[in-house]
Amino acid sequence: MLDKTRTFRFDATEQGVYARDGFIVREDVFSREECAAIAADCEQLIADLEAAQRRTKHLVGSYMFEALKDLATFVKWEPGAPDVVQGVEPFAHISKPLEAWGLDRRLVDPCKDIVGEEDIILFTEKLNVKRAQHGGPIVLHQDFPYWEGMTPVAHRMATAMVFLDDATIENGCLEVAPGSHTVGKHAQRQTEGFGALEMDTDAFDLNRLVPLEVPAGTVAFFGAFLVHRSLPNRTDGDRRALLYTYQPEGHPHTLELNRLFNAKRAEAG
Ligand SMILES: O=C(O)CCC(=O)C(=O)O
Repeated sequence: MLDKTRTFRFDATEQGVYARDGFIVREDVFSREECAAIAADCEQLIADLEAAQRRTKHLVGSYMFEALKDLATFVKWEPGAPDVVQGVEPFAHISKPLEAWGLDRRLVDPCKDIVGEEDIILFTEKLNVKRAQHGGPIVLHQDFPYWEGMTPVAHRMATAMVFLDDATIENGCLEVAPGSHTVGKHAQRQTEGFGALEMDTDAFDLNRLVPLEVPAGTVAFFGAFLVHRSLPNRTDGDRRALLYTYQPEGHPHTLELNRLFNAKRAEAG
């Protein structure tokens, strides 16, 4: 049971570590029982989306996207195994329980310190399921380039990544580059379209990456400039995680931004 008077804000030590490294890892934020309950909510959402009418799947950069316009969400599929779901974004509007977890103070309080505001709201939510033996990589990137064309507050975003399963090198845990958040945008791939938002792996020292091998129930908090990636899942178990991203109040959620984008495109014919 949550103590309603307790704060989950960063303490002074964490503030210092965050400024230096660009991320904070807290273990035991959620209990095993809570992780199992959240994972069940995730699996319900995935089952509902797998049962929906299939639309065309498009290879975009290193990913395969399917736009479910009627549900206002995107399902990502594994490019190397296109019948295996990779993830969903956004999802709070189609899963009440997962929306509720995103409002939990254990996630929201620390993100206030990253955003630098008392009043923060969700910007987007992503579920990554990295299925057993099939879950592929999430390529080296910073989040900022994906968001800078959508919103003027892209640089202030804070993400709380909730690990629902034990994360190991073998199952494709998150890898982060401490201190990589201090120099703005790193070199991106020289290519056309969405793939150009990914990082140029030849221009970045991959030895800077540190694997976050953490137990289920851990949360990693980071901002929009942290360099990160994850490798494929080579184990017989899933490596599932939820990423809730928060922004200052008063700015639209991706749902609204996507709606406006689609309306403009329809108007332009
Ligand atoms: O789930 C992961 O391992 C990586 C998450 C991430 O960085 C992303 O989905 O953009």
